[in-house]
Amino acid sequence: MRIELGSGLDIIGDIHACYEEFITLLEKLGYEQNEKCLYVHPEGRKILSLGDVMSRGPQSIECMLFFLRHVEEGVAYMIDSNHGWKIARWLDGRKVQMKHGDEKVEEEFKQFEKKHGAKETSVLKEKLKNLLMGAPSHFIITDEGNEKVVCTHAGIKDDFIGKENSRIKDFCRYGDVAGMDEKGKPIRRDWFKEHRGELLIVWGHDPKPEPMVINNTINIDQGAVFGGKLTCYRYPEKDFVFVHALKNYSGKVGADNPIGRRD
Ligand SMILES: [Mn+2]
Repeated sequence: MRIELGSGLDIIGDIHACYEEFITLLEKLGYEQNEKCLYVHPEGRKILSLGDVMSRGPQSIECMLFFLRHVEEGVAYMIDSNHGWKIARWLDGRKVQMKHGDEKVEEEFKQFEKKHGAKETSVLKEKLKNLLMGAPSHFIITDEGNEKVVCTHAGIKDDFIGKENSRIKDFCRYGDVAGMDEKGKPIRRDWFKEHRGELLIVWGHDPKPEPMVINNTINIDQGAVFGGKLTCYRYPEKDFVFVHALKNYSGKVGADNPIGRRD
């Protein structure tokens, strides 16, 4: 789970199947398609996704395929996440409830199978399952061996950094959840208030209209699928690059929309 910084990292917030916006963001960051149709950076920078690349939005398979190919080639990294874990288990044939936008992934696979047949579909499902199941709960970015940044999906406790077990995996996927409210929404505790020290934690999962910087932690989920922005945090430059969503794909408006979109 350690990555040496090298020429720089482009850390990407929750894509949620917004493939067009994601490609636009990569182009804005200077990535170019090579002869193998991979998006590579002329300076050797790499892509790191904070997870939830699929579900809710229109192009889950394209987004997962992107990370399958780019992770295999060693030019991108992807972290485990709540939707990622759900889809991994579904791809593994386990019984899971496909809701909160996961049903769109199931629908995409139905269409994929109509077009490409059962065999190609099951081969792809197996590959994507392995990609998702193999994704670590967090990455530690080192610069010449010195720990600088921790990247995780929904949160992490300082004690968990550099370790991996089922409790830590769950915490990184869902954050510090203290049960559900009467509407079935998770009650989230602010784990980031407890963070101490110089290590920077970059996370997503909980959409905020703008990057939220607290206690050496940065939330970079700006709710692209809810009609917000897809965010990249560039390291070591420590700046932000945004692409506005083409639309609100989520079907959620007003009080149900986490970034307050009314249309
Ligand atoms: Mn999430």
